[in-house]
Amino acid sequence: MLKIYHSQGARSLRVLWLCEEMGVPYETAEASFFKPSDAFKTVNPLRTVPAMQDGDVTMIESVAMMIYIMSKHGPTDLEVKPSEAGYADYLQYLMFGEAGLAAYGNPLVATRFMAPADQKQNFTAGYLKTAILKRLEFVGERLDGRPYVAANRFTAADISIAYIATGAKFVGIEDEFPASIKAYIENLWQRPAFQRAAAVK
Ligand SMILES: N[C@@H](CCC(=O)N[C@@H](CS)C(=O)NCC(=O)O)C(=O)O
Repeated sequence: MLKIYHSQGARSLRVLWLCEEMGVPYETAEASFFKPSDAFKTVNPLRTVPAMQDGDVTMIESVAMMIYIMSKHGPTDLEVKPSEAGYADYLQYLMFGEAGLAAYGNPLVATRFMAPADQKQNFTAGYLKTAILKRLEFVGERLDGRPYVAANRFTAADISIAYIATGAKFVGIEDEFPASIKAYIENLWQRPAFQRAAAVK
């Protein structure tokens, strides 16, 4: 069974949500930032969350974990095939959720919680916040009122993108999200699979 090192509010939510959507069984193990267990430190020396074990396989990238699970446990409509319209959008937004959005959040979180008081509002923090909001504006414009980013259906790309709303709470910028993105994510959060995943401690 998949073992997912999880912390509530962390990117492990993506992996749990995907498993819940697909009905793939998993177990979780604690991945505390502040008091990492020896097991977690061994599995992921970087101590970033999530990590995942599947037998001999160990992974530490959440979007790669989603691709792995869909390939191993699919087929699933959460994935868009190369032959389908929307494949390029799917690939792009699957990656964009991390590389174009959430990755910008890490230094912002670190600055908020770890920087000296006189550095918390520095140029870089301002740049990162603006960068995230600008990119969300872009996604909102591309959505143009549609409920999903690719292939006119709910896919793993939506799971990838939606994580930014959870991560943003650590830095208090969720209220500044464009209205179109708030509506998009609120709709995704209605999914029972999301609610089950979000409730996992
Ligand atoms: N690209 C990685 C990023 C993992 C990551 O940075 N996770 C955050 C929590 S959501 C973390 O562990 N931050 C602590 C740190 O960067 O040291 C992924 O998508 O899994």
